[in-house]
Amino acid sequence: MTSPDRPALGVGLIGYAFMGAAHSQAWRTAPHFFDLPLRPQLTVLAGRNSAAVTDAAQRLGWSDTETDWRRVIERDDVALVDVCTPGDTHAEIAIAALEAGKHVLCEKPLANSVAEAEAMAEAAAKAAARGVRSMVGFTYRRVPAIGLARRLVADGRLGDIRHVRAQYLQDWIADPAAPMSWRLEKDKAGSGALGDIGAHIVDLTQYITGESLTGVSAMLETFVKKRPLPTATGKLGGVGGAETGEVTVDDAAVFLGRFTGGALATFEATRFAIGRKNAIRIEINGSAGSLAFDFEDMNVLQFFDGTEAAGTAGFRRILVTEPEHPYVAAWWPAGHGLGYEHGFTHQVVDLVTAIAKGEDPVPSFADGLQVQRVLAAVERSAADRSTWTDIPAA
Ligand code: SOE
Repeated sequence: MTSPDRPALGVGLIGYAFMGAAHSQAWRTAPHFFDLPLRPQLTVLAGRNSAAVTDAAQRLGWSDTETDWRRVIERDDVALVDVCTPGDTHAEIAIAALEAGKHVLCEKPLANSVAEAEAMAEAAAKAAARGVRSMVGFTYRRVPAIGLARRLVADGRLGDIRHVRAQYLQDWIADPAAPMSWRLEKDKAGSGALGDIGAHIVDLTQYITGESLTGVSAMLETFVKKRPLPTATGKLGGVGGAETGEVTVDDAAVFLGRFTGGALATFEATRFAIGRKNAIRIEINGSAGSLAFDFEDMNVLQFFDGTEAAGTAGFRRILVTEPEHPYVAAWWPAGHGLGYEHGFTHQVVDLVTAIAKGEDPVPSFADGLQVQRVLAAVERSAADRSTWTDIPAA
């Protein structure tokens, strides 16, 4: 619980859809479970539609509203701007906020292009020199089992990393009747499954291994090229009408990669894996052991210790709910488990702590830029096809 004596940190949130709701929950909850050095205030929520943003502010707990994000940045009672808009506005809002001296939390992927991400990373570096902090929202880093996975790798329990196998599987547009949304428009989202969910597994695998991708070979596919335009929106998807719109992003991305330490990697990001709702699956094999994670069973990490006697060795199912596990001590007794929203709460905890300590939080905008470079390399490789080898028909 955060002491009422702690200095206030006024927050302005831009956007109130799925991510805005998740971030609101985190800003509200973090000070109740963690002893934060600053007291976040849900000062102002911004969105273009006045009636809708007023309704959202009431539901999500914000004190005030604005219909223009620029007004949020001008306000003296806002010290931090949280950007939860589609990717096409990230760069403009984040750079303006940093230049105005506001700390920034920006949803992933950092931007819609490498050029935008470079400009954001440059603005972040300049701002950091003035004590203004920024962070990109790769929130799954803050799942306790992922933190434990990174700790095991850093402690040498896996040895040298040989294989990285990563999948992010969803199915919310597997039905061709699922309607258009901004996530299916290149102008708004930058890319499709690649940037929306592939970015997470790129970040997670680099975070867990402590290594970076050095190159990729990729395929992208858009299975359903036209979809009904929405007549009503939902958190993801919505209801489609008679008119159709063109899907201008990938539905699925599959790519190979190589890590700095020489590990071979496979990545798959798709919204067409029927039955898989939010399955982030990561398996890593090293010279001394292996680990496996699936977000659909997010309180568990599987670990195989290759140094144990073969006769009794086996994958052990670690229930990552002990107080010694990352973030867990602040929550429930062992075995009671955490959910999707807790990663966002931990993100707030780490960001606020870094701001109070005068440190640069991670993942930084520079980290976001590096992921953006991987996404761009995947797109280039998929378009190029020069390493694709056709198999002659018999
Ligand atoms: C939609 O695919 C989405 O909401 C992503 O945008 C989020 O980053 C992920 O956490 C859940 O799925």
